[in-house]
Amino acid sequence: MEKYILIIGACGQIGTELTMTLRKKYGNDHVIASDIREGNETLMNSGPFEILDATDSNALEEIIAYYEISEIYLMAAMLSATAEKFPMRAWNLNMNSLFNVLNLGKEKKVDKIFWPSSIAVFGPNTPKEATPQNTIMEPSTVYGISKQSGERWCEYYFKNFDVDVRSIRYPGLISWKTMPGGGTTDYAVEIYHKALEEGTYNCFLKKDTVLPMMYMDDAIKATLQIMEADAEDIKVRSSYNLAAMSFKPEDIAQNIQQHIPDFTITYEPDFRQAIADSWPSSIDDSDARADWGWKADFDLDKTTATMLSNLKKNKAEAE
Ligand code: VAH
Repeated sequence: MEKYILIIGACGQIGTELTMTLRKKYGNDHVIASDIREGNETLMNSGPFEILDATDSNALEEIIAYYEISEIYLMAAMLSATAEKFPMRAWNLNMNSLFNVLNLGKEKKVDKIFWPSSIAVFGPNTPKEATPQNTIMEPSTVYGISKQSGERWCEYYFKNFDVDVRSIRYPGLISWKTMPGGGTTDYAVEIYHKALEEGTYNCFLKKDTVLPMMYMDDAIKATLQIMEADAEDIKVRSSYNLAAMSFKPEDIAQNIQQHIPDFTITYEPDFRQAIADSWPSSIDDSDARADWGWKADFDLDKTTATMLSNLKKNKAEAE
């Protein structure tokens, strides 16, 4: 049977690149993009798009039936910084969208589901270095609590209703094609834009705040890899730890200065510092490596070179 995929939250930081990658792999008309609002021109011109509120189960069921969807990637969520400002809206979006999708799996209306978790599931009492797959998880943010709860529900639906839902705990993600939306790790994207636009960046985290990070190409690769793995190889049905690199703002600033020597950075921590302080510095992703062959490609040097070269090219084309 032909595979038709629905991406919910297709216009977000991950969703945008995931949609284009899946369309390239499976064909534009086999990948239906959906979001609460329209996305960029490239995405909108590359295949079918539907306006969809991920918490509206009736609207979701209509789309599933109309396009004969067999797989769902649920990428819609309110991220850590914004969720602290709107806790109940964040809980409603992050949880009810997941229940809508998991119930479609329980009713056997879709065969396979991807749902993103995050290193935000870990909290202040979690071991900070090489955080294990299974460890203390006491998230202190609304976003982290919703992701920890979501992981529990994913495992529950797998064990009790045989729903093939797969999940990855993404670190902070860095990409040049779309701006991030309301996260604590957003500084690692903003800094490249500001370095080129203004030659300086005022960072909202302290210079020694080490966080796990990943270039978007690696995150997309991992997402396709876990979804294409044989079901029996997916031994973790809550969510897999995933890692690529860890760095602090000072590291990324020094890396940029290798390309833009006059670049300067200042530090003005805000409310997001407390969020970052509750998260691990590095992640042990040995289960993902062992179960479905995960391995990252991008380190900080390669990330900086890729970000700056593409942003420069983008700026030149826009002028
Ligand atoms: C955030 N980018 O900052 C997200 C991510 C690990 C952080 O989940 O909220």
